[in-house]
Amino acid sequence: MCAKRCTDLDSFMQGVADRNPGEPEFHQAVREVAADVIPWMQDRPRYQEAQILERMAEPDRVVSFRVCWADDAGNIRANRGFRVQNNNAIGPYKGGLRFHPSVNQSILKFLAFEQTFKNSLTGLPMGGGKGGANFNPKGKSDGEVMRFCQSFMTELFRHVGDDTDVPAGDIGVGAREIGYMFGQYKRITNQFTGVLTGKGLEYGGSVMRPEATGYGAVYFLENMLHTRDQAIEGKSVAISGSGNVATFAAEKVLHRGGKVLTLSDSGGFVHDPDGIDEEKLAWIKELKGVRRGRISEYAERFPSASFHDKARPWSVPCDLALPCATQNEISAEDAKSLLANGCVAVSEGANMPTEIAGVDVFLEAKILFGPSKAANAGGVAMSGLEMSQNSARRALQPDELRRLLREIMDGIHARCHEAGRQDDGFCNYVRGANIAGFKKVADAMLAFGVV
Ligand code: NDP
Ligand code: 2IT
Repeated sequence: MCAKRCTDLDSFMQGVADRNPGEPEFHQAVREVAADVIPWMQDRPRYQEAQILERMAEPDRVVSFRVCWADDAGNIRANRGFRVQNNNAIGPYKGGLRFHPSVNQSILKFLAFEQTFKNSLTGLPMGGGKGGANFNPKGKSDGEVMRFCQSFMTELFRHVGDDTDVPAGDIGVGAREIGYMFGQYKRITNQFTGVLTGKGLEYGGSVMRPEATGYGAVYFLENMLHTRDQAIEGKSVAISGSGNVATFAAEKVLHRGGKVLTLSDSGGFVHDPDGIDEEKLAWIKELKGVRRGRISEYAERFPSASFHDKARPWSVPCDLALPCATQNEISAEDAKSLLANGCVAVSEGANMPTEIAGVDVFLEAKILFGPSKAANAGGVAMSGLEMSQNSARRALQPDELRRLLREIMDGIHARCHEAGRQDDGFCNYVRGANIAGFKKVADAMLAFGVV
C-alpha cells in the first residue's frame, strides 16, 4: 500500500505492479479504472485518506485449490481451481466461473475487480467476485465434464453460499456445467438454495438469463446511438465470438433490423456479406451450443460466407462492432482499422476486449464506446434478479423480467452518461462507468470504517 496517499497514477500503478508481479491483465484493469478515479478523487480527500482505491485493488481473498478427476480412459487429471472474492461492500460476492486453459490468477483478479464496478452500476446489491479453472472443456465427454464439475464444487462449496458468494457462468461454463455444480452443492450441503445463478428453469433459474448479456449489450449500444439520433436499423455489425453473449447479441441486432456480418471463435472468423439471418443464427447456436463444433463449418454450410483462419473480424467494414469473445481481442491497430472503415460505435459484450491503447483510439476519435463493465452488465443484472426470485421463492413473469432488464440497462446508461458527459457534449462512457461504479462501493466502504 502507499505509505502516503497515492495522488498520481504512475506511483499508484507502481505499487500495484510491485504487489502483484506477473499479473498483466490485473494491472491493465486497475490502470483503466485508476486513470479516471485518481483525478476525480483530487478534490474528494475522504476517499484518498481512507485509501479506498488501494483497498478495492486488493481482493478480500483469493482461494486456489487442486481439482482432481478421472478421465474416460481412467487417467488421473489435476487442474487448478480459483475463487477471487474481490469486494463485498454492497452485497454478497457475485460473478461468473470460467473454465478455459488460459485461466490463471491474473485473469481472475482482473475479472473480479471489474465485476465489483459492474455490479455496482446495476444498482442491485451485489459485490464482486470471479472464479474458474484452467480446465479445457473442449473435446471432453459429458461424463468427464460432470466429474470435473463435481470435484471443483467439492472444494468450492465451503467458500460460497447464497448470502456469501454466488457464482454463475462465463467462458466454458453454461447450463450443463451449472447443473452439475448445483447438483453437487445440493448433495454436499443437503440444502436447496440460490447458491448459483444461470440455473435451469426447473430448479430455480430465471427466464431471460441466457439472453440477458447479449441483449443488454445491444440495449446499451442502442442507448448510445440514440444520443446521436441514430438507430441500429439498417446498420452493418461485426460481432466476435459465437458463444452465449455473441449469439444473443446477434439475435437482438436482428430484432432491431441490423445486418450481422461476422461471428468468430478461437479458430478464426466467418464473414457473410449476405448477413447472418435468424435461420443461420439458429444453425450456429446448434453448432456451437449442442454439437460443440467449430465456426469454420459455417462457411462450408453457407457458400456466401468466407472463413478467415486465426484472424479477428475487425478488418471487415462495418458501422457497429460488438466484441463478445474474450479480453484483449481489439488492439490499437484493430481499433484504427474499425475507424478507417467507418465504424461509429462499439459496445463491449466481452470483458475488457479492447486493449488500453485501443480504447484511447476510440476515445480520441470520439466515437460511441461502451466499456464492458457497463455494456455487458445485463447478464449479472439478470443474475441479481434470479437471486431475488430464489430468496422470495417466487418466479417473476417473463414480461416483467424483460421490462426489468431494459430498465436496468437504461439506468446504467443514464448513470454513465451523467458521470461521463464532457463540456463539448462528448460522453466518455469509460470515465462515466468508472466513477459511477466506484462511488457507490466507496461510500459503503467509508461507512464501515477500517475493515
Ligand atoms: P462462451 O464460452 O459461451 O463463448 C465464448 C466464445 O468466445 C466462443 O466463441 C469462444 O470460441 C470464443 N473465445 C473464447 N476464448 C477465446 C480466445 N482466447 N480467443 C478467441 N476466441 C475466444 O462464453 P460467453 O459468451 O459467456 O463469454 C464471452 C465473453 O463475455 C467473455 O469475455 C465473458 O467474460 C463475457 N461475459 C459473459 C457473460 C455471461 O453472462 N455469460 C456476462 C458478461 C460478460 P471457442 O468456441 O473456440 O472457445
Ligand atoms: O462477467 C460477468 O458479468 C458474468 N460472467 C456474469 C456473472 C454473473 O454472476 O451472472
